[in-house]
Amino acid sequence: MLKRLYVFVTALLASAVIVGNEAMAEQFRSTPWQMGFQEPRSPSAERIFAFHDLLLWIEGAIVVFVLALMIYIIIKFNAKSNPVPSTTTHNTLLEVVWTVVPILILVFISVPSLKLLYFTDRTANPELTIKVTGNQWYWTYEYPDNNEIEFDSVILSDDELEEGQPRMLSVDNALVLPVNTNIRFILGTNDVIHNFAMPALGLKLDTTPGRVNETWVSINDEGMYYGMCSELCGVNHGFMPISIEAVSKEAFNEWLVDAEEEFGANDSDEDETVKLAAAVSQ
Ligand SMILES: [Cu+2]
Repeated sequence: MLKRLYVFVTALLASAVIVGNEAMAEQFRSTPWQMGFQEPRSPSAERIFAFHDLLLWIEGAIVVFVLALMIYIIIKFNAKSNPVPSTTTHNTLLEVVWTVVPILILVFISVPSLKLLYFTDRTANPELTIKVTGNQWYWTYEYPDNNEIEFDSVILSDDELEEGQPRMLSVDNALVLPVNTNIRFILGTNDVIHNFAMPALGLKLDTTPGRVNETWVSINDEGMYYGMCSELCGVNHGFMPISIEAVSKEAFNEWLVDAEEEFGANDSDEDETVKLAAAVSQ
């Protein structure tokens, strides 16, 4: 009996692995009961998460220090153990110390903080430019340097989901990007403030009406990345997820050929439209 169960479970696991390998790429998203961040998958994310860990150590040390001081005071200076309180109100040295030490801590933090801010701000050598536009309530992606590819990315309803696609995170057209490439993002919006956020890549930037924001990413690993709009943008705010499919450079170039056909600007079509419009107006 036990042996049969073992064979069954092994077969089940093996089939799951095979299906997993064939049917879908690795998925990068938050998981139930996850503690902490997702694994960082871009140079920016690696640095952001490392900086977060450094801050956590500094904060932890401050919390422990203040807590220890308070416990000491409670024990040493309560009414029972210290019936006659001191009437001291000022101590110049102490006041200078508790002003200067926090300033020094902030100055110490500001150095890696500013370095990180400039690192994530923009890339000097973009190899690919992507224009992201937020809409109520979906995303539009454009590849301005690749025959002006442009398509909308809309959430899949529950009955449209294929096996393995996470609910509420999957879209009809994912943003396809090559790995290990410096990709410049230009972010804008057609209506209200949205936020383009992809946790595993350390991306999170508002799309603001009337202005253009810029950031960049280089993706370390191939796979499907899942994020979502992270700015309250209206009634369907929770239904505009972001899917990025990161593929090898070769696969990306292959995809570009098809995508330029399907989503690219078609000059001959435009000419037809212009001619037609001219004919109609006559
Ligand atoms: Cu939004």
